[in-house]
Amino acid sequence: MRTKKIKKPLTIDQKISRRTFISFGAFTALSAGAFFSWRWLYNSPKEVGGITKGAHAPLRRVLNNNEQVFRKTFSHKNLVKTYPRSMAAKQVRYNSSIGMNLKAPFDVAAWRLQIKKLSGDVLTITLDDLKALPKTEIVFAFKCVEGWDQISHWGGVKFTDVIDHYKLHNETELAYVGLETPDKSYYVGLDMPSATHPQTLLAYEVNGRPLPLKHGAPLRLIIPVKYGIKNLKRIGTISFSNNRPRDYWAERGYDYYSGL
Ligand SMILES: Nc1nc2c(c(=O)[nH]1)N[C@H]1C(S)=C(S)[C@@H](COP(=O)(O)O)O[C@H]1N2
Ligand SMILES: [Mo]
Repeated sequence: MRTKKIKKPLTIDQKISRRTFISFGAFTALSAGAFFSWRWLYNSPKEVGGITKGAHAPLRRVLNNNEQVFRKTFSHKNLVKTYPRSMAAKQVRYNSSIGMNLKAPFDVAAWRLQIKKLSGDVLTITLDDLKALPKTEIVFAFKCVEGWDQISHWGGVKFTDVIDHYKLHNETELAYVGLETPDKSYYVGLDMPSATHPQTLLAYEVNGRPLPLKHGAPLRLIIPVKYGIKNLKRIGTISFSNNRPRDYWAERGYDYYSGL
């Protein structure tokens, strides 16, 4: 007599070993996937030109694509949120001092701002020249990429007022602005729309008082549409270009755009 074959239900042990087998297979497949993705990235072409040369191109591509998205929505009509002065910190946070040796004396009176024009001429501007222009104040939440933010109160001259006063309109037709400390060891590059945003200041005051050295005396950049890294302290020179100017933190892997 022929018996019909009945499928025996799996015992608990069999079930466990089957699951272990599946898990192991999945683990191996995922590991291989991770390894090959990593190897693809590791062997991927590197950027050749520009200030981020040497960085893996696919990684920079993500940042550059993000920048394109941000730039499409960027408008001079979109203002960063501002606060009443009473909310501004009395003890303003200090972050870092690359390009401004705080142990060495610094002669603020001898300081001059140099603006490099397209003609090759260099404007040499004193702090009093800048103070003679309309003063603008802003209270906003300053944000550092290291994870802190603080509402602070700054005063100075709008970058666009400097542009108008010194007739730098040919210069602002270009794509970028570069700023450097007098010793050239800290430097940032800014896209022109952000530099000419109405809240961008060349600041000489904090909390209504002249800037202390550690906050960038006599003149620093305050650019609320960017993270702290772009807010260069102790400005020495300003220049204009169509190529991305060198940028201290972008050279070290941070996003060139660093917008908020
Ligand atoms: N010259 C110079 N400017 C600089 C820096 C710096 O190290 N050197 N640090 C930047 C960073 S990372 C931040 S968060 C802000 C901090 O400004 P604060 O020290 O006045 O808070 O300055 C920016 N500007
Ligand atoms: Mo920062």
